[in-house]
Parts: sequence; C-alpha cells; structure tokens
Amino acid sequence: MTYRKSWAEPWKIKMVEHLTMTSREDRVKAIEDAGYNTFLLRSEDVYIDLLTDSGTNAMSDRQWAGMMLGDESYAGSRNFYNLEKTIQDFYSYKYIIPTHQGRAAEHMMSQILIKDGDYIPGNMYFTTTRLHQELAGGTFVDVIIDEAHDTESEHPFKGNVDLKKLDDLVKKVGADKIPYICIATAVNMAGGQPISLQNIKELREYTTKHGIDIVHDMTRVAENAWFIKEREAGYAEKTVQEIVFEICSLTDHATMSAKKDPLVNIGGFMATNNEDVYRQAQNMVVVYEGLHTYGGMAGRDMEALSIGIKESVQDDHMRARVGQTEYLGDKLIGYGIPIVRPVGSHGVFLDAKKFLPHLSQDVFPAQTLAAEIYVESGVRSMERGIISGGRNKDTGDHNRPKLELVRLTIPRRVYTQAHMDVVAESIADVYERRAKITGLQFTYEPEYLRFFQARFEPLS
Ligand code: PM9
Repeated sequence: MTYRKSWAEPWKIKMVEHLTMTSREDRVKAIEDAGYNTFLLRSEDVYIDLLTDSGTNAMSDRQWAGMMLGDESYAGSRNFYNLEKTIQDFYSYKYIIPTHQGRAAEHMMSQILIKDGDYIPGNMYFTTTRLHQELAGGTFVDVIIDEAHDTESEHPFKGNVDLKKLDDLVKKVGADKIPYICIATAVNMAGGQPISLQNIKELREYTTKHGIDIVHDMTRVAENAWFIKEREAGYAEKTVQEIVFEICSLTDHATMSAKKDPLVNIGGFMATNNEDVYRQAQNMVVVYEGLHTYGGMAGRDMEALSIGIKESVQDDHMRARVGQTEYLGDKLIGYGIPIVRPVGSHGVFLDAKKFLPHLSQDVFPAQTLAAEIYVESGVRSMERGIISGGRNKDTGDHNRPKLELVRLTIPRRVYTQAHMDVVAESIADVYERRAKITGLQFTYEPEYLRFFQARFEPLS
C-alpha cells in the first residue's frame, strides 16, 4: 500500500555532516575578506550552502558501493563501458567521451563545430557555454522566448525557443554560418525554466530543413522532463525516464555537467550521434583531459555516475527534488518576496531589481543582495545578473541581462524542509531592511568568467 500526499523524499538519512554556526560579527568579517563575493567565502564560514547544485549532491548508498567497484586501469576500465552503455540506454546518444566536468565537453564541442565568424543561437546564454563559443570564434545569439526575460510571466515553458527569432537570424546571416543551435534543458539563467517537447520537435523539423545541428546542454534534462510530465499535454502518464530519452533522441550532440542531474560530485561527458565529430573529440580529449576511456574521471567516479543517472530519472526522486524547490518558493512568495515565477527546478531565484528597486544595475544589486543574505544568516547564494553577464566581446561594455537575480540553489538530497524554513525566514528579514541596503563597486575584475573571482567594496 502506498501513502504519501506530500513531496516527502523517497530516502532516509544514513550519515550526517555537521554545519558551522557563526555570529553576525564573524560573517561581516568573512564577507569583507571575500571581497563581497560569495564564491570567495570559505565553506567553513557558511551555514546553509545554496551557492550551487553543482557537485554538491549527496550520493546514495548504492553509488558509494559503486565507488568500491572502481577499475582504475589506465585504459579500457570496465566502469567506462558501464557508463557508455548507461548513456546509450538512458540518453540515446551513440558515442560518448567522458570529461572531468561540463565545460571540458563544451570546449571540445565548440572547437570541433564552430568556425571563426559563426553564430550560435541558444535559449539564453550560460556563462561557460557562451565563453567557449566565443573562444572558438563564434557569436552567441539569444533566441529564447521573450517571456523568459520577464520574472512575473507564468508561461509554463519559459525555456522555449522563439522560432521566429531563429528564422530571422537564419535570414540575416545564412544557415551556413550557423553550425548548430544550443538548447539547454531546465534553462539555468532563466531560473531553471523548462523547454517543451512540442518546441523541441518544431525546432528539430526547422533545423533539419536548414541543415543546422542541435547541441543539447543536458545538465538538468531530468528536471526539465519532470515539468513536461506535469505540464505538457500527453505526457502525464509517461515516466521521467521515457521523457528524458525522447528529448535526447531529438538532438544530435550533447554536453553534460554530471555534477547536477546525475547525482555525483564530479564528472561530465560529451556525446554525439555523428561518428566524425566523435573521432575529432577522441583526438582532442587525449590532449586536454586524458585517454578516451576515462577523460578526466577516475573509474570509481564513472561507476557512481552510471548509478546516479539511473537514480536521477526516477519519478519519485524528481517529485521530491522539484517539490522541495517549490516549497521554498511558496514560502518566499508568502512573505511577499519577488522571485522568478513559476518556481524552477534547481533553485529559487530572487528578483534583485524588484527586491532593491533603489539600486541601479551599475551598482550590482544581485551581488549586493547575495552578500547581505550571507551576513544576515550564513546562507550562501549566488549572483546571476550583470556580473555573471560579463562584458561584450567586441565593445568591452557590460552585457546587461534583463534578469538581475540571486539564485538560492538547492543541492540534491542534502538539506531538509527545516533548512528551507530558515532560508525563507532569513531572506524575509533582509527584505524588511532592504531600503537601507547600498550597492557595490569593483576592486578587481578578472578577464574570464568574472563572477567567480571578482572582488568588490561597498559604495560609501
Ligand atoms: N553550472 C552552476 O552553478 C557551475 C558553476 S557556474 C559556471 O549552475 C550548465 C547549464 C551549467 C553548468 C554549470 C555548465 C558547466 C554547463 N551548463 O560546471 O563545468 O549549469 O561542470 O558545467 C554551474 P561545469
């Protein structure tokens, strides 16, 4: 007999890790030392760590058991063949190259497919993805639907591609200048918003007609599949596993950061159905990562990944995963706090423009808010606004994303409902004193992916 009305997790806790509680005084000092950048905080100074869902997953007992089956042979590890088969069976792709994490796969994919002067449309940018496209000589073009840039729009599939925008680009530059379109599932920078299967099918038809490939950033494909099951007509009776397979089989190539959906702490891969692309990637991986049967991962990590992929597509797991995010989102909405709607898959995104309407984007409202939240309660979040947007590669000006967000990212299978309550309460306290919050200015700005290592000081 089954009995469960809420999203309660389909697991229980076997081992705990103690958290550090700090005083406000400690935190004021820690954030100052970190140059007001939450990436530069030491984790021992953090109470609840919602910086990222990347590599922060709690593995299951089965995954830990898999670690003991690591075959650490330099070449031909049995764990590689298990992983290869799992990826073929669950994600449909034919050829697989393991990598140490997602951006290594993006690097190879971009270098192989992009020529100088090409254009790469995508359903919103992602920081590392766009940088690798630019380093390969390409220019990213945003073709996501307008609703994705509006935090209040309740569109169920804000990750959809606007085919009219894509067609305008094809008419303007010519299909031969567009090697592929990159589609992310559960679009990170839009707030973890899904793309629909109907949209992917239309895109497949359009791109096939114009000889354009589809590269799938499948980092959070199972989370996207859950929303399709919940929201798209005809999919309620399908399993997450079936939907994931269908999404993947409509695309040509993929990059994966396995540190997210597949429930491990490190790893990734590049996948393709094109033998020639596979051969080129095999040629590159030995230069940048390692032999093609481990590509930067230990045998044990590949085994944990195979098991994690299978666990990640279980409906029960995904119900709890998205249920927890929605729980936090609903709590914040209850306090009247402006967030991206509908609540996405891997985190709740605060709308910093609405939270701090007295701060212009030039004084970095989201960066400021992330620092304030940390000082309030030791909760660590991440800026996803103008700092993450970086600079235009030709003009050097700030890219000015319409979305100026703070991401409260929820690690998988790590925190409890009570932790979510503390997070919501502490953000409500910051919201009460929001009028007194002032902005930040740079004291150090790195050239690439500046959000990771930039330093700031408060405006006087
Ligand atoms: N995402 C995240 O916190 C890691 C640090 S921020 C760059 O959201 C997508 C959609 C991602 C992603 C990483 C990568 C890169 C590619 N695509 O971090 O290199 O969300 O494994 O993956 C982070 P790696």
